[in-house]
Amino acid sequence: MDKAQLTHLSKFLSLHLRHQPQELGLTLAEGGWVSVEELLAGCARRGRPITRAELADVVADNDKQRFAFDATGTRIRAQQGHSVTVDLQLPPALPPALLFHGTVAAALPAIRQEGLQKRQRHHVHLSPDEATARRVGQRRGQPLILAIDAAAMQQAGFVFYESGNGVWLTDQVPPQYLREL
Ligand code: HQG
Repeated sequence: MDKAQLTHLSKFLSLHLRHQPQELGLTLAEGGWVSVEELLAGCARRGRPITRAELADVVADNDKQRFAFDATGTRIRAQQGHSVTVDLQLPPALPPALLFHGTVAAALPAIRQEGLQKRQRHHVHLSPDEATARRVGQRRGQPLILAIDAAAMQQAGFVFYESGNGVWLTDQVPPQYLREL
C-alpha cells in the first residue's frame, strides 16, 4: 500500500475502533479489544476488504502508533481517542513535570474560564513536548500552545495515564494549572 492508502485505512480503522464498532458488527471487549478475525470479516462485509498483511502494515507504519495488537496478535485496539465507552485499563502513571496542549484562539476564552475539558473524548489529551502539541493544534488552524503544570496537578491528586503511543490523558485541567506560551 502507498502512503495515501495507509492513511485512508488508518482513518477507516480509527472510525470503527474508536467511534462506531457497531457499523462493522463489532463490540469492543474490555480494554477496547476486538478479534482480528472479526474485524477482517466486518471490513469485508462492509465492502472494504483488507488482508491480514495490510492490517499489520497499518499497525506498524502508523505515524502515531494509533493501533496495537495484543501479545498473541489475535486482537487489535485503538490506543486512545475513543468516544464509545471503553476502559483501556491503563495504569495511573507519573507524568513529566510539564505537559503541553495545542489548541486554537477560538477555544481560548472558554479554556481560560473552565480549563481543558474532555468534551466528546474520554480524557483530555496532552502532549509530552511542544512540537507534538503544535501538530495537534494545527489540525484546527493557527496553533496556540498551553503548558500544563502536571507536577502540581499530580500533587493535588489528579490522576494521569499514558497511552501506548505516548499521549498523556487526564480527566480535566483546571485553569489555574494552565499557562499560555
Ligand atoms: C478544545 C489527535 C473550548 C481543545 C491529536 C481541542 C490528539 C476546549 C478541542 C488527539 C475546551 C477538542 C486529541 C474548553 C478543550 N472550551 N474548547 N473548555 N477544552 N478544548 O480533537 O486534544 O489523530 O477532541 O483544545 O493528535 O485536539 O485522533 O482533542 O482543540 O492526540 O490520533 O477542544 O487527537 O489524535 O478536540 O486532540 P479533540 P485534541 P488522532
